[in-house]
Amino acid sequence: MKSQTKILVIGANGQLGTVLIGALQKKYGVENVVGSDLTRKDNFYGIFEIADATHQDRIQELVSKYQITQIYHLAAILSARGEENPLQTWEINMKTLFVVLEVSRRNAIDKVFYPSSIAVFGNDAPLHQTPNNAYLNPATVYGMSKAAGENWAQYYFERYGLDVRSIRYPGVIGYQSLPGGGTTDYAVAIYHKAVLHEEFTCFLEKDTTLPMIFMADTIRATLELMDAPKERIKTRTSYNIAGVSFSPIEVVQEIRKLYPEFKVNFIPDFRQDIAASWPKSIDDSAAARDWGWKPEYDLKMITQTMIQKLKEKYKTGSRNLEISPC
Ligand code: AKB
Repeated sequence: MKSQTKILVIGANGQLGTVLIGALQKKYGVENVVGSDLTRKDNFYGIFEIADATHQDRIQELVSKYQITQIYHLAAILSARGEENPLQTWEINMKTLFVVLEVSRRNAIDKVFYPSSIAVFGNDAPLHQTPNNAYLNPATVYGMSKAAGENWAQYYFERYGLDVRSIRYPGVIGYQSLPGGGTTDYAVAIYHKAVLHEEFTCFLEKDTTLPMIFMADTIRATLELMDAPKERIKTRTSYNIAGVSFSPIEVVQEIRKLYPEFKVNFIPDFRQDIAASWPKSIDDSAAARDWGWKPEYDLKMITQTMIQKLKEKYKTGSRNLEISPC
């Protein structure tokens, strides 16, 4: 009988993994959290294992070695980068999920976290206050893989009793880490450019409203979902969660309150079509009802926090924050 919670985080180097690892270490102890990814970052603090999550034997090895009881499977190729090589995106996103589900089932893992995304919604879902059970016809391979993954999560729960829990994340905004390959990435990059007094070129149209969420809310949502009593989790595909909805021009206006000279160009590229297929706002009443979800950060709070924290970061010389174009 396993009593101590031991967590494996797959995709520890990513935008969310980088921050979630710290929160999990704080909650469960550094010695009870194992980070894993394809490479090890120099500044990683804690237990780390290099692992390719498409290899079931390797994930099994880690689960046995550390007597893992919970898995957070964060590794995935996101919406924009995923379109560069659709078949490879499908292969990686689905293969890693199957590895996690199978290893979890075979090892009687207590709980699995599987992030989904607003990318599961396509043109046939209502654009405003998109409900949890809206029709799913995603426009990207990433969205297709997440929609399929949600159904697999539900299947493993119903067929094998595996306690898989999932959230459909909006675009995540945080100062601690950088996203890579997403359509919502502009909403992080824009703050870096403002603080560096550089001009920003936005790859979306100025009035493209999308659902977003601040990192602190994202981490809290994830931990609250994972802490909720099992009987409260009524949705076994994935839960909508809302943070705040805004367009690029609204962020610019908020930033200009602090940096009036901030210059922005709008040169939409292929990501505009992806964004146009996504909801503008999200109905998260199921998450609110089942496990008490409530966001805290609005655009003003996000902007003030991002700017203050990034100023501190750049002052202490962290100029190695590479903002990837896609
Ligand atoms: C992306 O833009 O692909 C992600 C997401 C919304 O899932 N940030």
